[in-house]
Amino acid sequence: MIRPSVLVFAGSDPSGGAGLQADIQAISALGAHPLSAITALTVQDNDHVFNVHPVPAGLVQQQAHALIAKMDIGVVKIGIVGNRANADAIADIIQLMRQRRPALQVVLDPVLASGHGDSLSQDNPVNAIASLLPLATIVTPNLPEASGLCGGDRRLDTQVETLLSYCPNVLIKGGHDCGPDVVNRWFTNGNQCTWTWPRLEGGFHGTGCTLASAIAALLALGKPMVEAIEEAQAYCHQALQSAYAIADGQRIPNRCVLLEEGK
Ligand code: PXL
Repeated sequence: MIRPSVLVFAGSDPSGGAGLQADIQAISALGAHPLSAITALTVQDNDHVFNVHPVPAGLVQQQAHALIAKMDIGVVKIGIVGNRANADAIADIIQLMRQRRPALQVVLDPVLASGHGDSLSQDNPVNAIASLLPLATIVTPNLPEASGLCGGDRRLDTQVETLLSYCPNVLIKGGHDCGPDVVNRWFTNGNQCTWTWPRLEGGFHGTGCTLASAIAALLALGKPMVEAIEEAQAYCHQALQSAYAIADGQRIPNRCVLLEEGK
């Protein structure tokens, strides 16, 4: 039996909270295999990003080409890309993969900044991912990202209309809202679904990466979109409920929660 893989394009987070390190843990925990092409090296701790060094686009391409030459990959997950050149290189790779596998699914986490608002891109982050939005199967913005991708528009209905004109599934995450609950909303043409989760105390590092990677893993395992979104949220919520501290500041989602429960 071949284990389904997810090809991740993401930046390294040395703190192990977010980025590629988070993606690898979440995808593994849910039973898929993480393949990774590093787009950027970041310099950060669990709270602040000090620097971002995009990997040259040719190197992003080389990492991916070696993998796609050998493996049949069903799902791509994209986190930070580092700059516009890397986004364009990833867009070319996705187009190449789709020639062989037209049903390839792409989960795009349109990260515009870190949780504390630090920059994670060399170029304007909205411009940087412009070539990727139309290739995504699902895009997973939080509220500031949904607004940023729609030219500052803060109305949910027009944001959804704009984002659905690029991509067939839009999951708008309500973590940045206020109130006792986090409301996540999924929209697709002619259908929508809302999930409400109790808001957990404190700050977390890598929540968005965990959720998007979990969706990608569950899609790779063959789950339909709505089930993948629902189960990924349940997993993410569990990981946040058992989050741990590594220092002062944002806590780290416990992405190994399922393994530890099975002990
Ligand atoms: O959570 C978004 C994110 C993605 N990728 C990297 C990050 C962060 C947030 O800090 O550092 C590398």
